Amino acid sequence: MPDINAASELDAIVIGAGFAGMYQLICLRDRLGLNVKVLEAGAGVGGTWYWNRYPGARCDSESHAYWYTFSPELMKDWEWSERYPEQPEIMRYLNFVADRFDLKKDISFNTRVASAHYDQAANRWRVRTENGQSHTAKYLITAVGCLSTANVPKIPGLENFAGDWYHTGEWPHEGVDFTGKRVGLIGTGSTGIQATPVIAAQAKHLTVFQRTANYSVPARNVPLTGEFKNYIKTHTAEIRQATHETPNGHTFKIENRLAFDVTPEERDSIYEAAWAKGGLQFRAVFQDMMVNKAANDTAADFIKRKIRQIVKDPATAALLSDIDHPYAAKRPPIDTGYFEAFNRPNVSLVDVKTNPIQEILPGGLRTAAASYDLDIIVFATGFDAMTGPMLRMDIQGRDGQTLKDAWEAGPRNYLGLQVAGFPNLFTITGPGSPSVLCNMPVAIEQHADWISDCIAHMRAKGLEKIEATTAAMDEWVAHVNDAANATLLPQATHSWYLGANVPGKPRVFMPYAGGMARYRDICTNVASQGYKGFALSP
Ligand code: N01
Repeated sequence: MPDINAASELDAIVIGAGFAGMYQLICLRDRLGLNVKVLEAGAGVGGTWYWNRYPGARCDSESHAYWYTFSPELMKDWEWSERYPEQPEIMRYLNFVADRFDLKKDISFNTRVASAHYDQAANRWRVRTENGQSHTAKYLITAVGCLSTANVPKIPGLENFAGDWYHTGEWPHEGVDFTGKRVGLIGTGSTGIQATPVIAAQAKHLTVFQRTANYSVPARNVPLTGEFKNYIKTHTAEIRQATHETPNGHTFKIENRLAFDVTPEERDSIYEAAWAKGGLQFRAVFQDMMVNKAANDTAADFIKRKIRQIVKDPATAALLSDIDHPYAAKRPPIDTGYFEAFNRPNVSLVDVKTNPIQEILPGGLRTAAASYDLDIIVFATGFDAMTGPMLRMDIQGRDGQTLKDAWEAGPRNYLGLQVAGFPNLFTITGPGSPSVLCNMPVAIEQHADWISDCIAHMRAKGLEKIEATTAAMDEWVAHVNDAANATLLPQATHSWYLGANVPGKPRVFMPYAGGMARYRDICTNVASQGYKGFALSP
């Protein structure tokens, strides 16, 4: 049996074995016949889902849209059990796919990439891993995910904490027993909002430390009926088509009506129906919700009212509903009993905006106003998103230029796919692409297909090298900024979309907000015009 860890000369190296890396391997190895190796830091496939095993971890996309759609047979042979798949079920799915396509034999697990340097003379990428492997390949494809570098805030005293602490994105595989424990949870993004009710049900006491209050809409998770499962199996093409046509890669459509086309009473009943239905499509009920602040205010006010109705303690309700940004300008969470959890006698909310956390103590933590005794601290504090996973590797392109330098003032690339000065390096769901503003598997399949078509084109034409031009990159960066500024998204000034959650990170709106369907067309047109904006050479 060949040694998967031996130094090797390959056609392509893929970094990461989550949704993206697995599908890229299928495209390049099975469709193009390339010699490919995937390097993966985890001990198994799964990427984001391999690491994010925190209590309550469940996908916010509906299961029938959150999977690969490249193979109708695969869609027919897998059956989801619930409206939203839970983390263990997604892991089962990804392992099912990996086994079906025999992917694991080409994945080197427990292998974190340390550096990737472009050798100009040889037109090869030389990749070194932390466990001492070295590989060389013509093409390097990063499939490192957008949310895979945990952000643990640097709070003084953490090293002295006598209890246990965890970041949700690096959760222990054996789980955490909260029974009888006083737990502090920091962070009220999608993760904290999912974890709160589950931890509350087990812990002796849960204190949620909230810096920025957040909207959330009920998920309304349910088991899938036999009828719906059958619908999925008999409508695979329609489901795939729907995810390709919507701006965000989900199957639900954004309504054509405007918020002020209807009376206030009609608007309220539209919101009530969307609240009762649950899920991310709450933001799809009016076409102008993400572009017109007054329209957005109607949704924001509705949700704030709901929070005040659900949460019985008026002071807690006031803190939870004191939200300072437009609805969905930060990634909108959906929940199962989040606001209701604050009605439990063992859950309390602490405002750390007015009184920031100052220090972790051996027995808990302290803000300017009070101290809290804790046995366990859970950091649901998010990620150094999008650029973090790329920049923690030492990537060097032409003339020894580092990606860190190239992105010093924020990420710059062309189509979110290539950076000028880094030939033959492709970045799946990189900044500058719809990525996190889209249902991820849809964005991933589009990128992996485009990259593999591009490599097939190069091979057919005898081309060895592709590199984004600086002019195309500059134009794309300007377009990405214009697309964001046409929406309300940049108004959430503390969002991770802007890098604002990581101290010192440049404030640049990173994902492409022009919509997935439009982006797909742009990429297709670029390819059909002979890869316009890229320099290709023999
Ligand atoms: O992280 P976040 P997340 N002191 O960055 C707070 C995806 N996801 O892990 O807003 C106190 O959104 C921070 O406060 P503020 C999804 O795309 C998907 O929740 O910076 N608080 C915020 O409240 C999501 O958007 C799913 O003021 C501090 C929280 O921590 C993305 O992952 C499920 C702090 C971080 O929120 C990230 O979500 C979950 C400090 N020093 C997540 N530092 C599914 O679809 C940070 N915070 C399943």
